[in-house]
Amino acid sequence: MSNERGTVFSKHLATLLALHLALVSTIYPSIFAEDIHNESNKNFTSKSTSSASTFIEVSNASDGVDPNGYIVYCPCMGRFGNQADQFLGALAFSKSINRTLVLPAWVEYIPYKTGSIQVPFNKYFKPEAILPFHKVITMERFMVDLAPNIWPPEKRYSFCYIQRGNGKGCDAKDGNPFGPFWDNYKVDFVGSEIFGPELHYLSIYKGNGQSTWQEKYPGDTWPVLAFVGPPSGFPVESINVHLQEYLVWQDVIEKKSRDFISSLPKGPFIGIHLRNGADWSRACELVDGTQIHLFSSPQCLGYHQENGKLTSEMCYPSTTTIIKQLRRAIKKINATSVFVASDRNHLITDLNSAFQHMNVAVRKLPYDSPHVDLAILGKSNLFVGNCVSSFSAFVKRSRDVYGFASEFWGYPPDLRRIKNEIRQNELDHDEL
Ligand code: GFB
Repeated sequence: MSNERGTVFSKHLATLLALHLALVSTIYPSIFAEDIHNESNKNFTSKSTSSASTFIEVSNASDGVDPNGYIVYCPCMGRFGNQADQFLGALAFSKSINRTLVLPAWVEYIPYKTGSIQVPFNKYFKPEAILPFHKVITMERFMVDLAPNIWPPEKRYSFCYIQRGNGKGCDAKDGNPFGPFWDNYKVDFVGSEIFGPELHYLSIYKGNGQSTWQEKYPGDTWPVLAFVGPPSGFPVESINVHLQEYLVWQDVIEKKSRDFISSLPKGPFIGIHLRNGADWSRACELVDGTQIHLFSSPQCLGYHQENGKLTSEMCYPSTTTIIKQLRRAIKKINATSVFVASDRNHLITDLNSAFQHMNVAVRKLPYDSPHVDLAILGKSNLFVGNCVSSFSAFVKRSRDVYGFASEFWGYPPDLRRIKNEIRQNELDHDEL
């Protein structure tokens, strides 16, 4: 039995690795921050909060340098939703050890092309909107204005918890997106600093973890801590979910989302996220009723799985489930339209034929833009998303900031249907 379990587990692990995920569904135990949000940043004021397209520098030191130092990292795991999750943790980490967070570029992958591209943080979000919470500077500005003095090439050490790659150190540039990310800023490392196992970025949530980081790596001797990956967990720790409020869309995205919404028929609209690409169907094959969590599922199941178990309908809902749930939602808010965001199949034909008799228009963006999709979903009167997807999780968090309603596909599970399925399986089994 245990061997069988082991095999199943290895199969899961191999599939996950194949899915290019370094860290999956890492749910942290009940660790609580020692009020990391109350730490004052009053010594630092915004020196320049000018236009959204310029960079931010925050320091009151005469040379504009934060004496407590900086945190730089590569958002080297997953795509946008994963990176946004981990960004929130990195922001909390920087605040807790009182270092300026250098806002990394977003790592993007172009379909059917190898490598990755780096998109400046402020192409999508306003850095100045983060300032009320913590001091930040964009990576581009940091590299031009500060790095030549405080982080010259001979002082560039990469930080990792454990040795990685084939070398003895962090091998910070080994593989994609690691290499392309640092190359984008012409950064090479002269050595590695392995901070584990004594220290972990999650130690800030325990005991005197914050001061331990500061004692081991004081700002004057270590002005820059450059992490190989995000100094945070995935999914976002529950204590950091609220930091979503500091991610504010740039005006251009905001405008596109508003323009699209104003093109919808008058009346309330429902925003839905259909995550159904090939990578997703492979990931959902892992759901066999034995998992505690997968990816962002704590957002509906609870961080301690207090709200039930993961089902495959929650991960990859059938068209029947989608139509049934949507019908209920349309009636609930008297919706006049449904906005569909998807990475592959928007199901426009199925949804149109299901709802045209209700006079409900089903629409999608006429172009592909994950960020405009997210901004529109964030503004819908009701959102129905995928509990497992971090893309949906971004939307859910941003709606929570305003108290907007959100639901998830297949959640709560239809217990009667599950019982019937189990019974049917048992009958099939008996017949065999
Ligand atoms: O955002 P993300 O980490 O969410 O990755 P998951 C999914 C990506 O697919 C997004 C695209 O960043 C978008 O590029 N995408 C997903 C969409 N939904 C939509 C949508 O509604 N509209 C548009 N335009 N694009 C994880 C990945 O995805 O899934 C992991 O991060 C892995 O790398 C795993 O592939 C299976 O958490 O859904």
